[in-house]
Amino acid sequence: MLRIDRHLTADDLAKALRRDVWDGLTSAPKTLPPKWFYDERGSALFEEITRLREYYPTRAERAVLAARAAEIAAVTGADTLVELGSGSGEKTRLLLDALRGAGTLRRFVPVDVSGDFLEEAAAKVARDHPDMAVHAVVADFERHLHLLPTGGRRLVAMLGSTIGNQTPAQRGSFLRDLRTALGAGDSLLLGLDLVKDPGRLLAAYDDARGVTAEFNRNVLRVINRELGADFRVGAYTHAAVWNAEAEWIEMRLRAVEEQRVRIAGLDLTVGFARGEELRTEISAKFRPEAIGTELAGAGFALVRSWTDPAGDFTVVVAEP
Ligand code: AVJ
Repeated sequence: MLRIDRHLTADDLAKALRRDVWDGLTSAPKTLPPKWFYDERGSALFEEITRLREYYPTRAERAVLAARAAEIAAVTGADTLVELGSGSGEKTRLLLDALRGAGTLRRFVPVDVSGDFLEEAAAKVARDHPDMAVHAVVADFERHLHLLPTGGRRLVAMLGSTIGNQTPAQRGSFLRDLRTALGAGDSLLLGLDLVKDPGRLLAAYDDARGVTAEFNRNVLRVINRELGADFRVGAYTHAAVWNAEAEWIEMRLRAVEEQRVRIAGLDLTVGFARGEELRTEISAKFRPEAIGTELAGAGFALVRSWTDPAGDFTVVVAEP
């Protein structure tokens, strides 16, 4: 059984890209939100990142879920899995299998901004689980949480440390919005990357083969294609920086020489000084002892948490 709700059209996305690029490239320092990395090529590059020797988060989270999915099913008693930013099929399958094993699973709700990608993934899950309802939702989970399907006991999962792309203030308002959208019987599952040796963090975001660098530069390709811009993609080098105060990794693109960029679709020309940096992503890292407090500030109670043996990554269940 497959149903798709569309709360975002291709036109909405095009407008959001225009606004983000205008705002980000006319501000100082220049920034772009990370959500625009993920066209087909960017998504494939991210998949490649998850298999890199240096990029531990995916493997660490998968190990925790493989070991603990049955406990997650038991403590939540969920009949609906809502996945925000429907990601890798593999982690989804671990959770669905555990909920089916517990005998509670009835419905899967993948949520993503990209309709094409979502439709394909949802159809595949529906084929593999003929007895489960698949209710896909094309939406921006930073704006459309009130539109999530209701009913039953919902487990809302945001895996892969995706929430780390937001600043603490953005996380606070996101979590409060989510708290408002949930009720008794619902629960939240978060995967969070932990603070660790900066050397390992930097390697994870600046791999030897340069896959992350290509992923980073891909945002310029997206803007060239979608907004008729003329970024010389090869004129920007990748940089990963550990911000020790904020405890997040920043990814930046640095202009190797002075650049003048025409963005025809916005009727905008922007200049880059030699060495000027454009921030394309933050990836916040968490401290185990602070997670409960942050969740409590948004109205959630921490129920359980599990960490991989190396202490690199944690998965937590919280309740409204
Ligand atoms: C998908 C946002 C969790 O921050 O680690 C990987 C994206 N950026 N390498 C992360 C990413 C560079 C990833 N998230």
